[in-house]
Amino acid sequence: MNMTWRWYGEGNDNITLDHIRQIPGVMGIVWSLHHKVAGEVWEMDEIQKVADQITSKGFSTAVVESVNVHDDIKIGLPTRDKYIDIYIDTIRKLAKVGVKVICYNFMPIFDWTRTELYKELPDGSNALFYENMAINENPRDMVNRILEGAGEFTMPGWEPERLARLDELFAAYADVTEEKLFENLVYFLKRIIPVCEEVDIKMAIHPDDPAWPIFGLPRIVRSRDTIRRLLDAVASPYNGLTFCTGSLGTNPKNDLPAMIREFCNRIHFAHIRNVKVFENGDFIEVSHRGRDGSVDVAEVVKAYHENGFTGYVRPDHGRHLWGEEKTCRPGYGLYDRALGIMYLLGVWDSLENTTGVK
Ligand code: DNO
Repeated sequence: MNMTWRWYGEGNDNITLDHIRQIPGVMGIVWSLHHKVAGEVWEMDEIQKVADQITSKGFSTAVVESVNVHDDIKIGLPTRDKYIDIYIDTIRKLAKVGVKVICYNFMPIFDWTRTELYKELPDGSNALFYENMAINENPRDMVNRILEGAGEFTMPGWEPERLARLDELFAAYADVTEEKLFENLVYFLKRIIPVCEEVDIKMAIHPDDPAWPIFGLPRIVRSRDTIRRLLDAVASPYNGLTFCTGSLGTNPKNDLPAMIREFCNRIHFAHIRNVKVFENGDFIEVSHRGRDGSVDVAEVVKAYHENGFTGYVRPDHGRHLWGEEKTCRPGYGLYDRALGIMYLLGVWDSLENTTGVK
């Protein structure tokens, strides 16, 4: 387990690299150029600057989350090749600063979706919440609610400039069925994977969050079968996964430990967190501890351990604790993610000790 922490960059995160150094076990920073919109060129000096900040504090720069994919690639427009060329240029540049894994997603229009950012939990903390009924409303209302809730923080995948064109975007996706979206993903992968093989960067697609289609938009990375199909379509190990237990865990039919055992050699990045799924399908994010939610996190860690997982891991979203909501990025506070790391490392260490397998 190579423990990492997602950091949004200097001046763009209330948490500093010096805070992160004090969390036991963190070896690498998961980073990005967060001011870039999908399809924009990443300049070498901008990349180098962030990489230098990270390495100067003794962290590795090996994981970038995300290099976002332009909608024209997902829709399959003729302009996609131009955007794929830019993506390839970014891959080549990132290789020069030691990047080994790029996390990305292929969700139309929205990245992860929630209907409330600060839903109170029984213990008085609050967390990201998803209510099915609220998704029947106009997407514009939901977007406004989320952007207002995020306050001064920009949210990756929720760029106000892009979402201002929401009607236009929905119209552009009108003919994009699941099948078409899948073909467009395979087209993209067939172009980029040879470059990834050459420069030794593994692509790690993030599953759809939540793990089902929303607002009538197709979503294609959400279950064992859809993942198997994607990995088979481009069989290179460089076409891999970010295995996110919080996203896939929104659907109780997904047997997460079994999926980890099946896909382990294609999982390059593990996002580990817990969600509590209610009977009506709504869900809320909870602490990393298995018994607090619907994801058996200890079993998840065990499945990685059994398979000799050496990839990158990060604690994923946490609750907002001790009054930190609105001072931190939604879902990305300091305290609950740090507690989450201690839980994950605690389970891992005890597995190493009891099995003798390091
Ligand atoms: C949520 C994150 C996602 C993830 C993207 C990957 O907090 O896990 O936003 O970064 O889907 O491109």
